[in-house]
Amino acid sequence: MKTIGTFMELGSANVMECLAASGLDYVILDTEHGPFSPEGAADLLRAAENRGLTVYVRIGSVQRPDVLRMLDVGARGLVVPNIRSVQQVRELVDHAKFPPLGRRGYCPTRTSAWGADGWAADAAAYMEECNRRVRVIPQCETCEALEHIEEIAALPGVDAVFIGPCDLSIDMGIPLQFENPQLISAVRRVIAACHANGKECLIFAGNLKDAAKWLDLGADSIAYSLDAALLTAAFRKTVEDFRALGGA
Ligand code: 3PY
Ligand code: MG
Repeated sequence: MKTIGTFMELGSANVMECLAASGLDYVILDTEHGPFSPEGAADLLRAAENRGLTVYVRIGSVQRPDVLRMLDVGARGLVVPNIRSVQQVRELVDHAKFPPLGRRGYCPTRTSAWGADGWAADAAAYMEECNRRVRVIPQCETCEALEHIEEIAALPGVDAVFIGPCDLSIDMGIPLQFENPQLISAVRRVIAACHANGKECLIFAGNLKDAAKWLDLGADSIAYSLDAALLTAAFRKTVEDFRALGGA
């Protein structure tokens, strides 16, 4: 089934509950562009978990502390921007997955109910479960990542790839030209690399027209706009409709 998510920039537990009530498949908490600490993220994760909503976190870098902190507070996956080499993705997997895929640090944290859920009793089962539950999702949004996308998508421990068409088009010198044949062929290439390896390809869309185009090309999931942008657009439309009533 094709899935739909959105980015969270507003960072409120109430907003997280609204997003859960909307029926979205997932939310990506954006710590690349949004001002969220791990403590704040933990509270937002609680709100989402309460209503059965999956949360991925977009982290700022592949550095070990950035990777571990968001996994340890309970992120179900990491979306990682600005990838420029296969080596960076190897490093990411190394920090995010337990052996045999990587060398993630082992500690009772919020993810394992601070050890209450059998964390120490069966370490092998716990690590296997974490490796399966936590999705590692590098972004393809630079020319370097595109150049090596077949190798990146094939890496064990990479669960999916997320195309950032905004940054990718800017890096390709065709800023935000989402109809440009060069961008379309880049998107096709990433989707093909993912599917050749049995992995999902996610992509950002700012509107329904782009979402339909990416789905037609074979994308598996659309990260649709941002909470803040959709809220603003909904109220702007309401205000316009109100003014059109002629009363003001
Ligand atoms: C991009 O389009 O560059 C993204 O990262 C989507 O948020
Ligand atoms: Mg981007």
